[in-house]
Amino acid sequence: MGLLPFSEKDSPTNSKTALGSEPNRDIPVSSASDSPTRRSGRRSLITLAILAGILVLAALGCDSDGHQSMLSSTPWTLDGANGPVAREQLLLFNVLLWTMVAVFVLVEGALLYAAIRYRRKPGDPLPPQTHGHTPLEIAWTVVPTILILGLGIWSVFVLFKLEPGEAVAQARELGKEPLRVEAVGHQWWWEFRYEDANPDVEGGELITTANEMRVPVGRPVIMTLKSDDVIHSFWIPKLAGKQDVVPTRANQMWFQADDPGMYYGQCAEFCGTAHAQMKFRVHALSDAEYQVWVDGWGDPVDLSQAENPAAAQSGQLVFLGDGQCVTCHTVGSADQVDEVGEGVQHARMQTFVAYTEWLSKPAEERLEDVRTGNEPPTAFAAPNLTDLGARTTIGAGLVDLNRETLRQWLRNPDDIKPGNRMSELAAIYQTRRDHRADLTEDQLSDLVEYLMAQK
Ligand code: HEC
Ligand SMILES: [Cu+2]
Repeated sequence: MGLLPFSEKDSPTNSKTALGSEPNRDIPVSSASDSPTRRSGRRSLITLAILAGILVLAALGCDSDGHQSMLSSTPWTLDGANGPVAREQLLLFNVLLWTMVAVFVLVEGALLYAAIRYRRKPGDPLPPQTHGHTPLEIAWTVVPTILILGLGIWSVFVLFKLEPGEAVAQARELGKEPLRVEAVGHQWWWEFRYEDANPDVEGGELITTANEMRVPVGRPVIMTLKSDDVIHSFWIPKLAGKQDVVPTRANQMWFQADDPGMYYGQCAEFCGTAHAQMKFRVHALSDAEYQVWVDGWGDPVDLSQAENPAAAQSGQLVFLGDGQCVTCHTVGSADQVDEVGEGVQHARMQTFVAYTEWLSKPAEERLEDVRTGNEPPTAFAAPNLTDLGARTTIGAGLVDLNRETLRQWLRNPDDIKPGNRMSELAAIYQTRRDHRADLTEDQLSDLVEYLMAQK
């Protein structure tokens, strides 16, 4: 007794507000069925049940088998990860998680056990007071220190392995060069640039495509991440953790797919209206298949060999003429980059910025600009459509690509992807009240044939 500073006896506020005062006040004397305690007990049971229900519902929403999850179906294995980067990250995640779960269960368990087993009952005398317990205090200082230092140092080592230098080292060990791809985030789609799509051969080939990137299996891929507008985040859950895509910066990361197949990607940073619909796909191909794609990319398409040659040929005219598609989209070649590393898409983005500024001018001034032919040009960053026919999706990974969905997209992109920049900015969607394309159904069919032939 009297060892703790606030023992009952020494407490300066004894018998008024201190811990031990009026110990029996809240303890009910009678246990009649409607006592306040019973009622509040029932209420907290209901609250608990509701909370448990919410937890169960939330847990049902998690699908560890899902293609947008980095977790495995069995919590402690690494099946959810493909390639060295994802495996390294998932292993670290698993060990951190389960260590923390163990610590939580032990500490909270001990706390609950002590609180329940040794709780004060009415009429109990004050228990013996102790001060300090050296072995215990050493234990609960040393154990967490070892845990935190161990996990912390390991995390730092994993971080080093995520550096692109490690990708170069691992590729060279296999007698290869890593593949380097630049991803540019745009509101709300992804541009992929391969400055050198054939890294083992001299004199690289430039490929620019959108929303679907193709990579060879078993080869490290170093990504350089850029943005022309706002912050995006590049994430392929099964292949590597997230990395921010920040305007004016060039962040780097790498991944490697060990198994051929399709991997889902997603922008993981809120970046505006259609943020949740800014998906992409990674096709991991065998070396031979990848080579076929690279070699064939951008080869002139012979429209007389298309499934419907006449329609495809008129479609090309709509693309270049009435549709004004060519002001924003490139077909048949890569989007070039100048010496300072700023390319066609960047130039188009600058146009967009200038145009947005122009829109903020008073209406009379804009009218005057239009009258005198001084309105700014209206070409904006847009997906390269050179290999569209070989892709599997449109709308940045949103819907499967087929003649039906493509026609729907061209008739009114908003039907598929509300808020997209194509219907917001392309002239053909600005003239009708219902925001549909100012093109005939035949023109739309022709466009579909022309675009499906691009592969
Ligand atoms: C003002 C610029 C602009 C014009 C003009 C324009 N587009 Fe687009 N287009 C875009 C943008 C931006 C996107 C990306 C939209 C998104 O996914 O958010 C896009 C997306 C597309 C896509 C889907 C590509 C993919 O990989 O998801 C197709 C196909 C397409 N446009 C075809 C056309 C055709 C055909 C025309 C002419 C009738 C046209 N576009 C006119 C800007 C434009
Ligand atoms: Cu984004």
